[in-house]
Amino acid sequence: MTLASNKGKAKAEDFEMTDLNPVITYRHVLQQNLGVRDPLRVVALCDSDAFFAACEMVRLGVTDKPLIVLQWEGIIAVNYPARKFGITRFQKLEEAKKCCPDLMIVHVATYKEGEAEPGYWDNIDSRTHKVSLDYYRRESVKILNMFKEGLPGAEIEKASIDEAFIDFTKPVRQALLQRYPYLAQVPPDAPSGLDTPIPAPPSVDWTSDSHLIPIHPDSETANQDLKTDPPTWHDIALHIAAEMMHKVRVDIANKLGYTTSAGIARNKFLAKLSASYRKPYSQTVLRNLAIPCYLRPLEFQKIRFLGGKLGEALVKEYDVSTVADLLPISLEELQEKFGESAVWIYEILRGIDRAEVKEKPPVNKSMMAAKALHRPITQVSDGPHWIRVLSGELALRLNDARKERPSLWPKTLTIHGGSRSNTANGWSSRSKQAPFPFIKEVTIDVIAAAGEKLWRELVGTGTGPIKINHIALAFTGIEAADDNQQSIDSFFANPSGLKRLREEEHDFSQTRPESPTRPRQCSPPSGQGPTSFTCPQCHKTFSLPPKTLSLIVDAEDRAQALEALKNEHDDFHFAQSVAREVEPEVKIDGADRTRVKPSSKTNAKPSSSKKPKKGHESEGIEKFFSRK
Ligand code: DCP
Ligand code: CA
Repeated sequence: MTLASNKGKAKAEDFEMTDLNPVITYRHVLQQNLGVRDPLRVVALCDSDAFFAACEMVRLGVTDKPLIVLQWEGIIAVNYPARKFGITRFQKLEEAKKCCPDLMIVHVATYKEGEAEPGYWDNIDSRTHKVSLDYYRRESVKILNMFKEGLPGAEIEKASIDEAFIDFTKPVRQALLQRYPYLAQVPPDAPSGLDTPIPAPPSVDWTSDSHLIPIHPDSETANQDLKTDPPTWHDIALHIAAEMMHKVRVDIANKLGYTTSAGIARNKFLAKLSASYRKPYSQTVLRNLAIPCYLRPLEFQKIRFLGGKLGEALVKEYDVSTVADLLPISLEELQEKFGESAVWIYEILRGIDRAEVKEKPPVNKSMMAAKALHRPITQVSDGPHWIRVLSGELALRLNDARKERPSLWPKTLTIHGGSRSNTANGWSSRSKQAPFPFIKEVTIDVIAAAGEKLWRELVGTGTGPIKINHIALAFTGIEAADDNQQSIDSFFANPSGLKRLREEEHDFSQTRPESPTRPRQCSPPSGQGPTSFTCPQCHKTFSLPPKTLSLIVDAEDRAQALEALKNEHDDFHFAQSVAREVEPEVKIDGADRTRVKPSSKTNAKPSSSKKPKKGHESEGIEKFFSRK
C-alpha cells in the first residue's frame, strides 16, 4: 500500500485512490509474513441472517413462516419472510401484527427464580424475569466452530454474536501456489530476482456464487467490468477465497440450518461494508478496482466511528455528507484539525484499513450477569431473589464454557449494586468481592450462597431503607487449570485438593485459593506483600500511591488498602456496564454492540486512537471517542 504511509504526510494531490492495483512480485508471493501489508490480503466478514429469529426457527422447526423475536415489548429480530410484509426492528409490536396477521411472535428465553435453565414461560414480567441470550450464544459457537473446521489455516475473529471476520490470506496463498505452481519459482532469467513482477494473471470464471460490486457507476453488470478491467492477481485471490467462503456457508446452512451473508474484500472495513450488499444468503466480492465507486457515494457518517461527534464535527467544518466530499481534504489539514491520529480518517475514506483479524483469547476472563431494575430493591430481603436469578445465569454460562474447557475456574465473585445519583455519570455504585471456591459442580446454590453473603456485606443486615436500581454478579479472573496440563479431574481426585476445597467452601471470604496446578506459596512476611494488582477485566495494573504506602505499617493494612483500590476500580467497570445498558446496547460475550440507529455501521476502528490517560483531557481525534 502506497498511500499515507504512517511515517509521512501525504500531499493533497494524493487524494485519489492509487493503491488499487499494486504490482505483485515473487517476493510478495513467497514471503509468508507480510501481515496487513500483504498486497494479496483477503478478508471476509460473515454475518448470520436475522440471527435470533433464525435460532428460534431452528428451535421450533419452522422453515419459511414470518417470525419476529421480542425482548419485552421491543422487536429485536425479524426473519426475512416477515420483512417481506414490511416489518422492521424499529416498529411497535402492534404495528407489526397489523402488517402480518399470521406473524409468529417469540419472546427470548428468560431466567426465572427456581428454574435451573432459562425457558420460554407464559406470563413473563421484566420485574421478575431476566432475559437470557444463552441459546443464541451456543448456536453462535456452533457456527464459529464450523468456520474453524472448514477453513484450516484461516485466522478467525468472532466480531459479535453473529459475525466473524476471516482472514483468508494464508489458505488463499497456499491454494494460489498449488494452482499456479510457476509462481513458486523465480525464473532464472527474472531481471530483478525476487523483486521481479509475476506474470500476468489468468482469466477467472466468476461463478454465480458471488455478487461482484461494479467498478463503474454505469456498469450494467459487474461481470461486464471483467471485459474492460480484466482480473488482477488480487482478484484471483478474492476468487479463491470466495470459493472457500461459499463452501463453508453452504455447509453451515445444510448442517445447522443457518443462512449467512458474507463480504469479501482486501480488509476488515471493506469486508464488513460489502457483507450487507445483498442479503440474505449471499456473498459479495469487492474488487480493489471497485472500491472508489463503492465508497464515494457512501454517507461517511455511516462508517463506524465517523458517525457521532466526530462526524458532526466534520460536517460542521466542511459541510460534507459523502466520502467523495471528504476526499479532497489533505492529510495535513485533517491532522491539523483533528490531531495526528486523523490519518485513520484519511485512510479509511480511501478504503485502507490496517486492523488485523485476530482470534480472541479462548478464555473469557470475566462473566457478568446484570439486571437493571424497573422496580428498585428497597429492602435487604429483596436481594436474594435477584441474586438467585443472576446466579442461574452465571451457573449456566460457566457450565457451558466448561463443556469446551472443563477446568475453567473463576477466582473471584463480585457483587455490584448501583443507584441513580447526582454524580457525574448519574450513578453511584458499590461492590464487594470474595475469592470463589475451586469446585467442580458450580451450581446455582453455590453461587447464590456466595452471592448472598456478599449481598449482606454490601447492604448490611439492617432494616433501614435502601435503593438499588441495578444489580450485577460477576465472575472475574476466570482461568483454565489445564493451561499447566493438569485436568480439573486429577485435581479432584487428589485428596489434598479435596481437603482444600472443603476449607474454602467453609468460608468464602478467606484468602484467594491458589490455582490447583501451582504450589501454594507461603504467606509474605509481615511488612511485605503486593502493593499493586492487575485487573482481570482490563488487564491494567494499579499500584497503591506512595502516600498511602507511607502510612501503612503492616501487611493487613496493606491488604485492606489494596482491596479498597480494587473495589474502586471494580466500580469503574460497573459504571461502564451501567452506561452501556442505559444506552441501548447488546452485551454479547463480553463484546458490546451499540444498536442505536437503523443504519448498519461498518466495523472499522481507528487503529491509532489511544485511550486518553486518566486525568488528561483527550486530545485530537480521541476526544470524539470518549464517553461523556
Ligand atoms: N439484536 C438485539 N438488539 C438489537 C439489534 C440486534 O438483540 N437492537 C440481536 C438480534 C439479532 C442479532 O442481534 O438477530 C444480530 O443482529 P444483526 O444486526 O446482525 O441483525 P440480524 O441478524 O437480526 O439481521 P440481518 O440479517 O440484517 O443481519
Ligand atoms: Ca446478522
